[in-house]
Amino acid sequence: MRGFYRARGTGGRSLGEMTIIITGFAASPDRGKGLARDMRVRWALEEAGLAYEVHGLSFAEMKEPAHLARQPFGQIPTYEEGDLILFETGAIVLHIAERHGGLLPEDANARARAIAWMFSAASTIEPLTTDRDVAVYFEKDKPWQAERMMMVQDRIRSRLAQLSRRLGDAEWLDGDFSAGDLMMADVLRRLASSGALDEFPNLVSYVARAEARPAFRRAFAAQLAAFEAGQAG
Ligand code: GTB
Repeated sequence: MRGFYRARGTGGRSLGEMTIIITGFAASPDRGKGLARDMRVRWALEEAGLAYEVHGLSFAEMKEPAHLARQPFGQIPTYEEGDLILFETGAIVLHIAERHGGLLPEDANARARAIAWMFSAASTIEPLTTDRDVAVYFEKDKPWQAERMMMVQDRIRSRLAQLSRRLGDAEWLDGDFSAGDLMMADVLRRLASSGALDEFPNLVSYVARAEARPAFRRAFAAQLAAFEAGQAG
């Protein structure tokens, strides 16, 4: 299969006989910046200390029946663990977090709040990124693009201002680092590359703190190595 590669995560425990397999881009369009959504799954697996393999798919392979059976929308990433096949990064990270320590608090209410932040990242903040991508990449030739871009940026600014106010000078969104921070920080990383965070220094520091975590760094290094290996081959 063209574009297909197998790469391993950086180590970790294996689940008995079961190998965790995730999919990602065979050649990431971001050229190793770790901005595609497999990054948050790699990161969660590294936080949980689990071994995993990454299968890189070409765009054509993502639309083939074998992958559509895993991901009905022909997207990456997916997650396979024995008979279980999952798509949607929020669901995948929650699955990992619920079964392994370190990503969700023990206390039931704190756990529910951490999960609320995961949903917030995926359904309140991430759509702004997606909307911006549509405006930047698919509407650039439209006569109304500049006006629409201003509206998109205003919406981003007002949501980020609310998030920034809530975070204040706290280290993480609600107590210790959790899967809620993992999702939120990863969503913000994509916005950071557009400069949208620059007027919110506490969000910039929040993302920097998240990116300094050893598990993040391992996940980042692994996706970069896979990208570079693909370029060399
Ligand atoms: N809601 C789904 C989830 O969270 O799992 C969304 C998954 C998704 O958007 N996957 C993208 C995809 O497969 C890759 S991550 N797109 C192909 C398609 O839809 O046909 C989005 C992405 C792609 C590239 C960059 N980049 O180059 O910086 C960043 C993010």
